[in-house]
Amino acid sequence: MKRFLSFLFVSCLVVAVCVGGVYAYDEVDVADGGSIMGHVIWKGGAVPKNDPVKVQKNQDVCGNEKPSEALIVGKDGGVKFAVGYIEKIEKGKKIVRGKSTLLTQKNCQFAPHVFTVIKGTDLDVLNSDPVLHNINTAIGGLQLFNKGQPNKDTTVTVRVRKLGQVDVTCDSHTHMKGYFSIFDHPYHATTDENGVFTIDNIPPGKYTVKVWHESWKVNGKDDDGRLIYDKPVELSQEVTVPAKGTAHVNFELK
Ligand SMILES: [Cu+2]
Repeated sequence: MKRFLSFLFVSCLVVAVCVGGVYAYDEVDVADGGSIMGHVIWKGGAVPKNDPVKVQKNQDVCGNEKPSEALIVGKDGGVKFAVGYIEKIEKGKKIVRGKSTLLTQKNCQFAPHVFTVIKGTDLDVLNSDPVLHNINTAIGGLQLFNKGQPNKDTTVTVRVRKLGQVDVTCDSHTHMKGYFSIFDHPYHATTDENGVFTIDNIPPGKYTVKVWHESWKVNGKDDDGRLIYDKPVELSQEVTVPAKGTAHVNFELK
């Protein structure tokens, strides 16, 4: 029994280290902090046009279809709604606590379509529509939380307690889709309409910068009529952040 218990203890330790990683983020005063300016650029030739997504319910409020948000390429090829982040940064600027992130359900779409949050902070989900929405969230198919929102202009607040890449759906409307990434540090951002993300006040040094994009390739539909996309695109680069300077880094989607 004793041997079994010690085996159990060691197993749990191994699992904790492998799954959780050995690092934890340390909040410090950053001296001579530098920045990363990332540019996510479409390099896949003619930009594929995704069909609008059909609305299957509440068309009087939502309309009959919504433009696809899966691949938004601006002028000069910048890709909106990609997430840029530093991987496994061990220490850096302090996390701003007590500040929540707003996710709206407006005109039957999640807005913003893609965003980032910090573990332990709050997400305020607002329904601005006169129809029932719900926010159903999952990391790798495992449900994170699921909240119904029957009433217009009401907000549900949820504390984000896990790390990972989250899929957001509404059970009521199969066309609604959103994403957010949860980090345990403050070094992440979503690209704007020019495909640019900026991360600042980073301790000078070498880092791995990653970019996540949801993917634009539709592989079919599930039984409820929801579009099934290819697996997300993930890109990675080594970057050296100079003291008080900016490291520029380009990521190409194709
Ligand atoms: Cu909905």
